[in-house]
Amino acid sequence: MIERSLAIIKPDGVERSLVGEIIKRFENTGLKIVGMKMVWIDKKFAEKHYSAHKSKPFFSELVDFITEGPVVAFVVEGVHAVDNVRRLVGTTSPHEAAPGTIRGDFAHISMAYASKKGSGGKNVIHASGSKKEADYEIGLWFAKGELHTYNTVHEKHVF
Ligand code: FUP
Repeated sequence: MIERSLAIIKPDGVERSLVGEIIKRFENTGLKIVGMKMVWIDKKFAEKHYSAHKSKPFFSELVDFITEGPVVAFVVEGVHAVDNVRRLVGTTSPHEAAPGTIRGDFAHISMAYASKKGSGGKNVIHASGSKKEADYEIGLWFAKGELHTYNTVHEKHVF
């Protein structure tokens, strides 16, 4: 039941100085951060990350957006981490994301609007969509030695 999931604060989240605000929400739930880094990825790496979307009409906009500035990638660990992270993050399109979620609280645009502007959807954060996706993405973004095993002081209460 203990899983790991990957989250990435996208260039819009970093440039809007939302890093601390977002990380806090993960820490508040008791999910444990086991790896974290700031990287400015290139297009080749972005294409690997979004390889499942290669045939989509918005693929090039997606790649352009995620490479337009540095991102903060982090791996969290916890019970049902993949689903829990998706709940924290909210649905893909900010205009449908519920208030209280990261996308619902920090953005409001729709994918249709982003497309009209010729941009990838600026939805602040990425989160792995399934356990399989999480395994692939964690392996792509982090070397084994960059992921850590340690105890948090409140583990007694949240695990
Ligand atoms: P998510 O798993 O919530 O990130 O959503 P998807 O895997 O369905 O989509 C991947 C990314 O494509 C999302 F961040 C949003 C983006 N996207 C666009 O930029 N334009 C679109 O028309 C649809 C999706």
